[in-house]
Amino acid sequence: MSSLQEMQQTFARYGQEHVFRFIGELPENEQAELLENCREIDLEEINKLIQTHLQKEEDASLSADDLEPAPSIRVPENGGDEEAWEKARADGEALLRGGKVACFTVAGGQGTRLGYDGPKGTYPVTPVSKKTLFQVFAEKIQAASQRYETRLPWFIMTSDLNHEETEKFFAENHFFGLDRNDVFFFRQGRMPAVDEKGKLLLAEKNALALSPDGHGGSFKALARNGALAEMEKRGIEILSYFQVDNPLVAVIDPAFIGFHQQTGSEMSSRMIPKRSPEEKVGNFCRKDGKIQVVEYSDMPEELAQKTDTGGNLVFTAGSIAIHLIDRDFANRMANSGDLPFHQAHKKVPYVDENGAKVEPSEPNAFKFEKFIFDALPLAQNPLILETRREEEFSPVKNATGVDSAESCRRDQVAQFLRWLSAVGVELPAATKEEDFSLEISPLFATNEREFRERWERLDPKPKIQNGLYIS
Ligand code: UD2
Repeated sequence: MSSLQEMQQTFARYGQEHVFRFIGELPENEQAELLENCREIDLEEINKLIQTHLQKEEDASLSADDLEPAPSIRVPENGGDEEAWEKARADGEALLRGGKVACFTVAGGQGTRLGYDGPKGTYPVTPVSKKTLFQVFAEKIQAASQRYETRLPWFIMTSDLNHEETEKFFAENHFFGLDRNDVFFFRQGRMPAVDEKGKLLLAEKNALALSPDGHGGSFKALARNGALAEMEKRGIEILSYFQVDNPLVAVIDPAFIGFHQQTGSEMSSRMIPKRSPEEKVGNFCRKDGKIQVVEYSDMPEELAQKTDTGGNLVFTAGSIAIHLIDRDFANRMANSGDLPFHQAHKKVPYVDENGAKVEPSEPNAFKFEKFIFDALPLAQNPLILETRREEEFSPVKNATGVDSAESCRRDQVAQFLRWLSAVGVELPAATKEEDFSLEISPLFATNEREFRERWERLDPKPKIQNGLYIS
């Protein structure tokens, strides 16, 4: 373990000795804290990032000529083969019954756009009972384990920003009825922020400015924290990956799992046709024969807008951050596959050379994050499977407007109204999701198919009225 002096020398070699500027005025315990922070970071890696990212204007590798749209399997409503979907569903169900699948949620982000103080999973989202995101996922997991008579372990990646609070929230809520031995929390890694000259920033005199290293850091975090070993012990082969912000997600989808297995895919993804060229979702593309996601912010404008002779968008396949990942592939990625870093220009509070705290009003620093979908080009036979937006995607990202709590509430009510219509229930005249509230608990049904089964057996049936909660 390096002493303070050795650490100072190492940092000096990389031109980062200023982080020890205040060491002389720190009590011993704070010196130790700074040293601990310094041990966490890989100076060689940071140095490379500074060389390659900060000194280069923009990503020259993304030339419009190289990219073509990625192929995908369509839903039956869009021309997909109904029989193939049924076969995939049966295969997926068999894997689920055999206990081969676990859920994996990435919940380490900051949720800055929502302006909500607390782990995003603790945000209330459902229309009537105001369940939180975590409760919705927990109940969907519980419903699936009952349906497939299996244990469905749930791995939740947190970050230093919300780890304790997340664990406390689950404990206070008795794990929402799940067996606490089947829920695992682990922290993702951190990366330091650098200023525009590539100098590491201090958040405090005794602390580097560190932030979560992106969901792409999850492969290494899964390995480092023993999650992959736990999965192996339990015979888990596939991880069902989803983000913390989307209560519509099918946390487990047998058809998706079946297709994934049939095609020998190591990493599969759900896609929806984009609403518009500007929609803030990644784009499934193919380059040199390899599938990749080009994030909305990196997509060349001319490609995003490109249409075919019929006026349809060419790059229409949007990534909604739902994946299946083979445990073996996650292991390989953790040990060898180094995903690239993406840089983001952000406002990062820091301590200046005089020891004063500065709250910047403009972006002043670069943060570095890895993205999980950058593993796709490294996977064997990656599969892209369409899903229906209205059934599976309505994230809560913003305080108002698009992808907000209100748009998500409306989408949930619209979904429940659709399920009711599908079983022939007559809805009150002029029922619209805008001015009507209704909720169906995941413990009753998590999709239209399940709803139909349960509804047929339900006796007496409830009267459909505003504020109805079916559980
Ligand atoms: C993400 C996708 C975008 C699209 C969209 C769908 C990225 C870069 N883009 O956009 O293509 O699929 O979702 O909703 O992912 N997280 C961590 N640790 C981190 C950073 C994020 O766990 O260090 C989690 C975060 O808690 C959340 C998820 O990753 O569950 C997505 O993060 P985001 O909100 O930053 O992603 P967004 O909306 O820009």
